[in-house]
Amino acid sequence: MGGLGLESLLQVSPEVQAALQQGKPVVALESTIISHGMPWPDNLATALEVEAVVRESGAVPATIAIIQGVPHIGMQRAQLEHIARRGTAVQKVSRRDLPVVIAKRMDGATTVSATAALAALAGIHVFVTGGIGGVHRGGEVTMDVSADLTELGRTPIAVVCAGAKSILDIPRTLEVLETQGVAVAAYGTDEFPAFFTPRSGCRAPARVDSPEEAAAMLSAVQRLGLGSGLLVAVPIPPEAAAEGAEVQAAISRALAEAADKGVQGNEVTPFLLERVRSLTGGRSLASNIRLVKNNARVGAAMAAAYAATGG
Ligand code: PSU
Ligand code: MN
Repeated sequence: MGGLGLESLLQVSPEVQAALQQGKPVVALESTIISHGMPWPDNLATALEVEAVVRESGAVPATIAIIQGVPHIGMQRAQLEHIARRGTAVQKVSRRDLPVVIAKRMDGATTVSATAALAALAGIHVFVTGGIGGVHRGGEVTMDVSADLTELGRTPIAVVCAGAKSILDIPRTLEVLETQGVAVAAYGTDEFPAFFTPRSGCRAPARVDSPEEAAAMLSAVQRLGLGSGLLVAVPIPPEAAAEGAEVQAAISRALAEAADKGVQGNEVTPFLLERVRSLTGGRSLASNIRLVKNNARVGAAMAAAYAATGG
């Protein structure tokens, strides 16, 4: 048959490769949050700090991005800096963009969907990010539904996040996750969190109260061979919740601006994130950074608990 083996398709860093071979906990991290989710130079500082938090919490970080057409699982500092400096000039890569960017030997920053797909190929079971994409407001008409949701339906990986931003339609996002067969558990709460705020008004389908409980769900997903994923939604720590009202007001204004300007397709999310950031005078960025680090702590502990069960 021939064909290219995974070894020649993915560039797995020696550290990540060693950890995977030894059954040590590994945590995947995405790169669109670096290129499109935060501005230079906070994006690089945050990426490095999140990696450090994963290490301190007992796991090996594997930041994923595409460099000249090669998916890298675990990045060197210079590579991270390259993606961070170029920012939105780097192609945003969701599942549908993977073949294009690889064939054209481009650089690419992977979203939750592409990161999950690549992480699973590399044998990684836990992935930490800030927030996932979802059903956009008006998505029942535009059909703008993030590929993150369908990815979770087809990839056996646990994604640890702070829920979904209220730039999205959260009730419909939860509906699509159910349709996709994704197990969704809120961490230490009964309510599905909404990124900047622990409150979305939506009850989470399930609840876990420890890394071990979350790992047990991941283990059930794997043993059943469901092929679908698990979403662990961790509420923003209380001390980091930005003035809820201020962020909400910024979100409403950003949504109106996006509609006025006719922003469409994969530019919608980066546009809204940037507008909310600047309308809150950067205060949303500080909260964003803190919640990602909090997720990294929970995700690393979950990966360690999962590895301890021999997963
Ligand atoms: N939400 C955030 N920050 C982000 C993203 C979403 O709060 O950086 C990024 C993630 O990479 C996510 C992607 O996978 O946006 C979703 O984009 P879209 O809505 O175009 O699917
Ligand atoms: Mn979209």
